[in-house]
Amino acid sequence: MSTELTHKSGYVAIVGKPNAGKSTLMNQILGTKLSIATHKAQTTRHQIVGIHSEENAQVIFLDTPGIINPKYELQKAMMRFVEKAEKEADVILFIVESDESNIPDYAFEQLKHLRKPVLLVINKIDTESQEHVEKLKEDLNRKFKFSETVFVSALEGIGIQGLMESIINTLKPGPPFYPKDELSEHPLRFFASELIREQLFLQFHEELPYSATVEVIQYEEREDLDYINAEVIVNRKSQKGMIIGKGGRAIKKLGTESRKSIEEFVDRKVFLDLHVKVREKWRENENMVRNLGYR
Ligand SMILES: Nc1nc2c(ncn2[C@@H]2O[C@H](COP(=O)(O)OP(=O)(O)OP(=O)(O)O)[C@@H](O)[C@H]2O)c(=O)[nH]1
Ligand SMILES: [Mg+2]
Repeated sequence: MSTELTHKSGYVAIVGKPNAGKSTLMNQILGTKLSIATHKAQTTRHQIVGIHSEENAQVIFLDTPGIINPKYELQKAMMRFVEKAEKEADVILFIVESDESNIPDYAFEQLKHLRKPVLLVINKIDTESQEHVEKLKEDLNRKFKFSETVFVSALEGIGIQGLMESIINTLKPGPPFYPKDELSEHPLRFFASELIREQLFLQFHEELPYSATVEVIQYEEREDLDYINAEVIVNRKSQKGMIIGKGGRAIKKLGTESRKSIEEFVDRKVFLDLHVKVREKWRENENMVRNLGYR
């Protein structure tokens, strides 16, 4: 058989509760930090597309926000991303932490409605005994008919190759959808705003990172460097003050660390022009949520 006939391709949605390790898993598979990942829950807000290509297969991953019970407009928009990803996908990876004990029933209900192959991925096996994760596998397989169960540590890269084999086995024959050297369909400005948002999560406490968003006003690939003009948008004046900090120290650090991580991502010099703006209640306001790119 020629390789064209045996080439496989398809969309794989990565879903699960906040902090399960969805973004870390996708980054590990792609070998690059495409999706920001932090120790805080609800880091991912958009659907992040990552493309993994091999000679005979192309797998397009959809990293999604964690499944939650939505309260705000932003969270409702986040859940629509999860539903959309599940609908678009050919295969679903349902990822759980190895110490998970409380998966809400509505998550299983949602999976049942989809009638698609769902692989159970038990993550963070570096933190639990084998006995414990085997028991979790049994418990979860009683609740839903998973097509397979795979154990991984996304952080340490354990079990990733086996997972890829399972995924590719589940996919149907098909041509590649993207050029084989492409990693994502998002423009650079999107990654820039995400990397700044990651620094917000790392440098500010409590609700501040959750009530902020980042908009890249201008992204210019100049000859000598990438010029980026970006705005951090917050709900209240007091939050603006916190982001700027005493004598501008906080925003300076935010800018420097963001610039470094963008430089690492694009692998060239970056000039980052960073400002803060107040837009009252952007998070609760559905129009604003849409304007900022959430549907
Ligand atoms: N020990 C250990 N930690 C992990 C593993 N995978 C992910 N983590 C950590 O778990 C935390 C959450 O990881 P993320 O990848 O951001 O999780 P997520 O599911 O994308 O989270 P949201 O986007 O907030 O829904 C981070 O601190 C990761 O470093 C793993 O295999 N082992
Ligand atoms: Mg994530």
